[in-house]
Amino acid sequence: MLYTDENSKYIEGIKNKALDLGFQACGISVACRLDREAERFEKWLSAGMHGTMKFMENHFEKRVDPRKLVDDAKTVISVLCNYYPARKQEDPGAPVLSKYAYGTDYHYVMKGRLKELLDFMNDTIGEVNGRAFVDSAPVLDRAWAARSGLGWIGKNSCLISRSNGSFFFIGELIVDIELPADAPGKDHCGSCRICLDACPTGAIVEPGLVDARRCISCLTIEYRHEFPAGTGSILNNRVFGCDICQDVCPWNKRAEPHHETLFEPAPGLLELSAAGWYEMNSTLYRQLFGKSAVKRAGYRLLRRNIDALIAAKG
Ligand code: B12
Ligand code: SF4
Ligand code: SF4
Repeated sequence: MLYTDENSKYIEGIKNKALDLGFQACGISVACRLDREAERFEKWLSAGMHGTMKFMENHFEKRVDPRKLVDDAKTVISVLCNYYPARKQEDPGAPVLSKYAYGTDYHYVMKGRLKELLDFMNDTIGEVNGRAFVDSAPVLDRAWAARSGLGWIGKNSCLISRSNGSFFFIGELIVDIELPADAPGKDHCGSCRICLDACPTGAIVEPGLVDARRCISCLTIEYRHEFPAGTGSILNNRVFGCDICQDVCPWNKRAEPHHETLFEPAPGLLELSAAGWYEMNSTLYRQLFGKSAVKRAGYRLLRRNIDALIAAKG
C-alpha cells in the first residue's frame, strides 16, 4: 500500500494499540539505507570491536538496509519495552545480575505482541505485509529507535529516552505501508561524560562506541571460551551482563518500574546470597533461569563466570 495523506489517520490507532499491548513508546521512520550508521558500524567491525561475536560480520547490507530484509519495506515502526525492576538483589555482596535478565526472556515477551500489532494493522488498514524483529535478525535496533524519535544514542551507546531512561528493550515491525515519519530524537547528553568515566574497563572508547572485547557484558554473555587467568578481577562482581554505564546515567534517575508480570524474577532469585550464588548447580540454575535470557549463556558459562568471581576474591 502506498503513502497518501490518508495514511496519517492510521498513526494514532497504531501508537495507541502499541501502548495497549504494553509497550512504553512507539515511533515511525522511513525504511532506507542507514548510510551514516553503516559507516560507524563498518568502523566498529574493521577495528575488531565485535571480538568473538562473529555473527556480527554476517549480512552487513541487510543490517544497514531493511529493504534487503523485508520485501517492499517502506516503514520501520519501533517500540520500547520497559524492564526496569521495582526490586534489586538483596545481598550487596552477591554476584550482580543484569536487570534485563531477571524475568522471562524479552524475545518471547515482545515478539508475540509485535505480531499482534501487525494483525491490528491488517484488521484496520487492509493488507499490510511485514515482519516483527526483536534482536532476532540483522537489524540496528538502536539506530531505528533513534530515527523514530524514541530517544537518542547516549555516549554509553544505549538508546535513551527523556521520559523513560534506557532500561528498555527495543523491537520493530518492518512493513510495506508508507506512513509519515516522526522527527529523530535529539541528543541530551550534552557535556556529561559520567558513563565514560564510570566504565570500569574503559570499554567506551569514544562517545557512543563500545569495544565489546573490553565490555563486561560481552565477556560474561557472549565470550564462549574459558577465561584467561585473572579475568574475574575485571568483572567487577558482574555475573551476567553489566548495567554500570546505565546505572550511573542521570536520565535513569527517572526510570519507573515496569508492570510486566513476565519480567518478574523467579522466586528466590533476588534473595540469593553471595554464598548461594557460589553454590549454584544445574538444578538451581534451571529453577531460577528456566525462561530467562541467562539461557543464552547456559549453565556452563554462568558457572564459569561465578568461578571467575570466586577466584577474584582470592
Ligand atoms: C551486539 C550487541 C551487544 C554487544 C555490543 C554492544 C554495542 N554497544 O555495540 C554487547 C554484548 C557488548 C552488548 C551489551 C549490551 N547490550 Co546489547 N546488543 C547487541 C545487538 C545484538 C547489536 C548491536 C550492534 O549492532 N552493535 C554494533 C554497534 C556499532 O551498533 P549500535 O550500538 O547499534 O550503534 C549504531 C547506531 O546506534 C548508530 N549510532 C550510534 N551512535 C551514533 C552517533 C551518531 C552521531 C550517529 C550518526 C549514529 C550513531 O550507529 C551505530 C552503528 O551503526 C543489539 C540488538 C540489535 N539487533 O541491534 C543489542 C542491544 C543493543 N543490546 C541491548 C542491551 C540491553 C544491552 C546491555 C544493556 C545488556 C547488559 N545489561 O549487559 C549491554 C549494554 C552495553 C552497552 N553500553 O552497549 C539493547 C539496548 C537497549 C537500549 N536501551 O539501548 C539492544 C538494542 C537489544 C534489544 N533489542 O533491546 N550488546
Ligand atoms: S556495560 Fe559495563 S563494561 Fe560494558 S561499556 Fe557499560 S559499563 Fe563498560
Ligand atoms: S551518563 Fe551522561 S554521557 Fe553517559 S549516556 Fe548518560 S547522559 Fe549521556
